[in-house]
Amino acid sequence: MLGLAVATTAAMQSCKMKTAATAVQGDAATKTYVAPGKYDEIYNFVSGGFNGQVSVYGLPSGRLLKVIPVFAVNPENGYGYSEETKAMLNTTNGLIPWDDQHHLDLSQTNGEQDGRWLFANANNTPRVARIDLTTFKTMEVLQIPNSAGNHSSPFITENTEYVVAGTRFSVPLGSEDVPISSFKDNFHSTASFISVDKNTGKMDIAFQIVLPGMNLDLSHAGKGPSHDWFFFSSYNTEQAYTLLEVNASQKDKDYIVAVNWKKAEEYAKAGKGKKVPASYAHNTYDEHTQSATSEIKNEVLLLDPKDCPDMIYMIPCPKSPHGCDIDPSGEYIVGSGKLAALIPVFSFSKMTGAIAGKQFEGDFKGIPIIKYEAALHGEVQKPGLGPLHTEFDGKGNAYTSMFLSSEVVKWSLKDLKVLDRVPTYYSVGHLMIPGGDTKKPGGKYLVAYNKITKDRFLPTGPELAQSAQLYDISGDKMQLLLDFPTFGEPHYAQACQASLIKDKQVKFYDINKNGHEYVTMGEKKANVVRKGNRVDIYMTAIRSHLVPDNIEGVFVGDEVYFHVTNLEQDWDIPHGFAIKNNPNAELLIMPGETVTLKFTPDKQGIYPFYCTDFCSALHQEMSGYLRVSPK
Ligand code: CUK
Ligand code: CUA
Repeated sequence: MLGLAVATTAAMQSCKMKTAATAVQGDAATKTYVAPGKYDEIYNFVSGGFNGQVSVYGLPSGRLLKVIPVFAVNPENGYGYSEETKAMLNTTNGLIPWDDQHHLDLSQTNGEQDGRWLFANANNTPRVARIDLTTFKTMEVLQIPNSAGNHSSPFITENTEYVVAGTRFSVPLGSEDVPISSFKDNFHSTASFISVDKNTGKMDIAFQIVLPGMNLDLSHAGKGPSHDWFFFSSYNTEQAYTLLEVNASQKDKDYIVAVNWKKAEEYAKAGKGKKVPASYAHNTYDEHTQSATSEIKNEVLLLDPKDCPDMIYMIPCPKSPHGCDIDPSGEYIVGSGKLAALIPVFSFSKMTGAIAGKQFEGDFKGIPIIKYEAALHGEVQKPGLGPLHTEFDGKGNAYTSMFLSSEVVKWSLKDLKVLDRVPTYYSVGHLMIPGGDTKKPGGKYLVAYNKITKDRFLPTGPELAQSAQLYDISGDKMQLLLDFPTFGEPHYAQACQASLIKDKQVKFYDINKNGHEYVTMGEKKANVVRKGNRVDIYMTAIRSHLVPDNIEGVFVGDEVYFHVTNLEQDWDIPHGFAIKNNPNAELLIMPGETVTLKFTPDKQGIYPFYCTDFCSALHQEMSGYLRVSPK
């Protein structure tokens, strides 16, 4: 750890010497300038890390367009506070209002982005979410049982057949109360294959493959010739359970885990798996009822490699691999050992040849280990220090982030020669080329998502904005164009051409198709209905009044539900709703939508409520009073 820290500091200081002034060349400004009223050419979806959300930027400007609430409550629009969305954050341990969001993957058809859905992982409570790209709304959150630290996720197969989730922190399966020192016997990681419905996108766990106790870190699906395979990087194959950094890095090599998911699918169909009890929440948002429901499921299908020959192989990979990236042709598998001084590149055809020829060097808990040289295409020598992640430009080049030496290194897939390097400010984690993990990357831009910001922006106290950097990669030499601050702590990101989704955007919801249980179809239908101590207020919002706006006959201890229907049928006219002293945040109601805010007043009094979104010249008048009387 200390060595790492020292190396980081040294790397950063050397970067600082190449001062920012020399880093940007003359025409950078014109390359990123998007004139007022003009659109960016690219949507950039960026993971929020410890803020649990996903943010959307335009490229090349770096302008923040939206924060999509996914795994954390969002008072700004009531996500997780409204009655309709609370269920999205449900788990088998109740509502969990936060998570750690690291990776994103855009849905694909034949290995190319199709602009339908964006998948997001949650690291802490293992979850995977699906976001609809016509509404930028989270539609589904699926909890992953038998797993912890869902890091190697949510990477998808070439036709979005599966979203994959791999365990970072091995845990006991079934009965959890075991001595930690029984790690080698009782702890396991799992690779979950989550099926995705072709038409609706609906997810569910198809099967889980049980692996020995170790840490699955990252993964990517094969493509083209390697379509049937999925590749994971792993570390801690020493199976240490304490002082992880020290014990887990003893071995010279960990593994790339190669899973033939087509075979796994066949085994699952052939009944080779075992159904075991495992409960998990499956939360779905229904567009018709405009409400989320949470279903608890109680069983998963487990596949044990022991019962499924030829399904999994290990490829040795030096020094705690992190990134595991597959080139656009599907032939090359890049493993990045974060403590290694080289980048091993494996060949898919050599790997299958080695399997056919049984070129093994033993086994890891019964899983055959392919000989390193037998699967190796070659090594990139002296690429820099601390290789983490690799993306591709579709022109035969790979770009690897170097955390320790704080740079992006461009190298050739064919002869593995380093072609160019540029500094990052500072200590880059993930990098991203639009479509850079698909069959058809866009070779124009690269974005580095950096871990340390230091002096790049105006200081803001001890916590600084995270920094992203945009590079032009269209020429032989990479050129830094722009720094832009980001939200939370970005890890992986995705980006696509704006034209892929821009014209599919929903502008408002058709009020006539509103199937909400408590919709109010017009001001005349506005009403207050009492049942016992439950009070349902059927309220409408349209410029510029809330109806009803004077509500009496409510008593201390009543459960009051404001069901607010936004009657507008026009783009970009949401109304808001908030009431004094309510711990349940506010609502933002899109045109044609109904959303519910619960309020349980515990004191008598007059409670003003009002629209929070400045919607018209008479916005300030859009308000009313609730009178709460003693019981
Ligand atoms: S990880 Cu963050 S730099 Cu969670 Cu994908 Cu590599
Ligand atoms: Cu509606 Cu302000």
